[in-house]
Amino acid sequence: MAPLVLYHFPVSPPSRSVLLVIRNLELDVEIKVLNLMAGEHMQEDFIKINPQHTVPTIVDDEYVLWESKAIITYLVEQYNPESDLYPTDPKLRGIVNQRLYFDSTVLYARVFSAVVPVMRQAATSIPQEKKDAIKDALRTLDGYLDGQDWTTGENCTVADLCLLATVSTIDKIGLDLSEFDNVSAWYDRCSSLPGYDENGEGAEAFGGFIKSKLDEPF
Ligand SMILES: N[C@@H](CCC(=O)N[C@@H](CS)C(=O)NCC(=O)O)C(=O)O
Repeated sequence: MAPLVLYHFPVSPPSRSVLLVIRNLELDVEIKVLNLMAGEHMQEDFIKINPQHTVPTIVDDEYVLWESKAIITYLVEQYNPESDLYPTDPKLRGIVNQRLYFDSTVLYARVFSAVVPVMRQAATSIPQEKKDAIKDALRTLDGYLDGQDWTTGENCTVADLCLLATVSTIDKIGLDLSEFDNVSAWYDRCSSLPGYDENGEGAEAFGGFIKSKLDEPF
């Protein structure tokens, strides 16, 4: 059987979240880096695989999937369905799914909205309301972590891994996390997870790029 293939761009938070899950499941993977800055995701061969031309994309034998959260839940269900990373209890799973949607539609969405003008439209500052919106989402995340080590309870789940990819990005673009006590403690706790350093390198590259474009620190 062909190995699992991940089309990946290390600076991309959704792409890093999938790699974190792969590392935590200890799966063999062939990583194919597509440099989005150089337009490699628009090559004909990749568009044949994913007409939406986004990373992350996986090819598992002949099965193709994109959208990070869809990939992540597929990988656990396919390779380790009993793993605490995606609990089978419907109520616990519901909470994990809620946190995954929170990442996609609130926290990551707000980061994306803040940095896209810097990446694509040569903006040199991030408007205060966009910074405040990210902080507001971090406050919500801080609340999820009240009285528990992980965002969904006593075990690390795929929600933590997705949120780690986003929070490390926020950290590396220069937002001070220290006012969010629970988030800061959780972020430290995450440093023991497989793939933490690899994720951090991608976040650092992304953060460095954004910081280099800003007139003043975040
Ligand atoms: N919601 C998607 C977002 C994927 C996405 O937009 N990835 C970006 C990189 S962060 C990308 O591949 N952009 C290239 C393009 O849209 O052409 C996910 O979570 O996988």
